[in-house]
Formats: sequence, C-alpha cells, structure tokens
Amino acid sequence: MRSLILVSLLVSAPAAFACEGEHANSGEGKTHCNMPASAESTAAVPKEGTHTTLNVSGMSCGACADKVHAALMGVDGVTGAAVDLSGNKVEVSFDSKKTSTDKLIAAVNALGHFTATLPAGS
Ligand SMILES: [Cu+2]
Repeated sequence: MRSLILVSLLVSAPAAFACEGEHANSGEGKTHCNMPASAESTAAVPKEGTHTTLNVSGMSCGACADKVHAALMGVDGVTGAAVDLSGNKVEVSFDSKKTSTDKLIAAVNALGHFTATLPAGS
C-alpha cells in the first residue's frame, strides 16, 4: 500500500523534480517545493563500513534531499546515504579505501545549491 502511494506521487508530480534547490534562498513570490523525500533517500544506511554524518545546508524539500542522496550514492565507494531533511544532516556509510569525507563533501558542494561540512569536533 505504501509503495502504491509512493508510485502515484512520483507519477503525478514530475514537475517537483525540476527543483534544483534554487528556491532555498528565494524571497517572496516563489512557492516552496513541498515534495517529500523518497523512501530511498531516507532509508537507513548499512551498518558495515565507515560512517560519517555531514551537515548539509540548503536542503529545503524532499527533492533537494533526493538530489543530495543521488550525488552521494554516485561517489565510488559510498554504500549508503540517509538524509535527515529537518535536521540538515546526511548519514553516509562508505568504504574508506575507495573514498573519503573530502570527496563526499565535494560531491554535495558540486551540486551548487547545497553546502556540506563535517560536524564540529570531527
Ligand atoms: Cu528543494
């Protein structure tokens, strides 16, 4: 039942995927994208491997979350990414032999709309 609802959302709201995060800093007159994050981008990451939690600013809706998730999953060596949209955080699991936190941050920042940082003290 849950997957049916998800599929119908995806089919009926393709325009929301045009969201590039450009509304994140928009002023008055622009409507906010209220697309929910996909189940994939919020699913728990695998326990195996190295884990880090990045602070990511600029994510204002689920479409932003999905973009950040896709960028991280596109990094060679990343095994999982779980976006916490309201917490402005992303937990990432990865193979430290293949990638590094610097590369994870670079992948998010390369999107242009979001800023990833390591949490203070890490
Ligand atoms: Cu957005």
